[in-house]
Amino acid sequence: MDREKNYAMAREMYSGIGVDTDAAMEQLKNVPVSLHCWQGDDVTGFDHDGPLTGGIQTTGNYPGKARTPDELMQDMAQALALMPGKKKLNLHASYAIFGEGEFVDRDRIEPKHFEKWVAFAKERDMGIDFNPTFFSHDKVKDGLTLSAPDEGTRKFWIEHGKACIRISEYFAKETGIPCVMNIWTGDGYKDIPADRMGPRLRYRDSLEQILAEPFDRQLVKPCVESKVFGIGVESYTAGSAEFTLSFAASHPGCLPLMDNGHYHPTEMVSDKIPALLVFFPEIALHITRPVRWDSDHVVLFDDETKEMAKEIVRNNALGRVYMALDYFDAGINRIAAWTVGFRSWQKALLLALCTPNAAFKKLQDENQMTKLMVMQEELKTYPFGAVWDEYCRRCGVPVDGMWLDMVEKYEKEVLSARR
Ligand code: RNT
Ligand code: ZN
Repeated sequence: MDREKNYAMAREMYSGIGVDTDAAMEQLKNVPVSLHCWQGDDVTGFDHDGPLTGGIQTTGNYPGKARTPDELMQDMAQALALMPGKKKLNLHASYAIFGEGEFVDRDRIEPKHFEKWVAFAKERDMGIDFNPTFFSHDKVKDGLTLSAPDEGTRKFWIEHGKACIRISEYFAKETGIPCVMNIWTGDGYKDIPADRMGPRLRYRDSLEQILAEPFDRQLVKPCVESKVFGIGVESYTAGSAEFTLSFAASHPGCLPLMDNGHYHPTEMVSDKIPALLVFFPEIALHITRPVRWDSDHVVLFDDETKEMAKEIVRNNALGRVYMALDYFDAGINRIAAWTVGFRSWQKALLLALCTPNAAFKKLQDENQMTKLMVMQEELKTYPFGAVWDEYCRRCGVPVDGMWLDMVEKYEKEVLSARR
């Protein structure tokens, strides 16, 4: 197969509809996408040995999961080598790395507990995003953290949030890249509550106390992530969509974060992106694949993924939307899971960049809806695969069809030795 010829033909076809594929690839190369460390070990982390809580769940028991910081970093490095484009590292507080015999609880963690991660990121020219971990911990009281009625519990988690702001600022200073710090809690009730407002008043107050920690707004970008329900938390979620949106809207510098697994199944985050972009200078996303619920399947190159990417690209918002992947499948090879998800989102962005967006908008504004429908439909069979291959080649990573063998080899040589 002559890949160069394929690309030349594709470039010509796209250029026929006014799309510059070379410019699209150049642009995409510099857009950071955050890769979540937690796909590598089923959201276990290093600071506890209890179960995963907070209403989220990993399913499956594929062998070879990372058990130590070294293993997780080794696996992640392997996955990163198979992904085109610019990456950022996304960490959870539960991935703190303690020295021999050392331990501090989450309200006392410090930058030094993340030094190894900083070295890992710096070696690879990556910025770092951060998440306080409000789950999988014995101080989650009756399923509640920042909205708990128990003051001691709430205080502990507020201190955790403040510690994470300090660590986020340290990441930004070390890497020279702003750190997006996302606050998500699974706080809620399994059954019908008698008080829906009280937990939200406490949640708001807790968030305000966390954000009262002094920090440089250019360096740390705090976000609040909403959710509709979780497993065991089916009846009520304190951090609902209205709650987090209103909080972000009324607290300048705080961004709303939408996870596309956190809405009712017919609600589309692709439609919510432009709605928020009308009001917020910056927003954040967790990109996942919900299958009937917030199942966090691996992101694919599917319709809604493409549609979300389109909304970011055609509204010139690549610089205003912080994009992070968030899924965890424990039933398949975890390095392949990381790789497919990251590559799918890159594909979606590249496809959006290879769309004659200005021409399509013009058709819409002139009410030429027939032509718009036909053109949008016909674009679907343009030779995008050849552009994608070329992009991978230019980024120095394997094209489709060439990387899974490497993962299988790594599985045989490295992962299968972990028992
Ligand atoms: C849970 C949220 C949250 C987590 C991560 C691990 O439903 O999506 O973002 O997935 O923080
Ligand atoms: Zn999420």
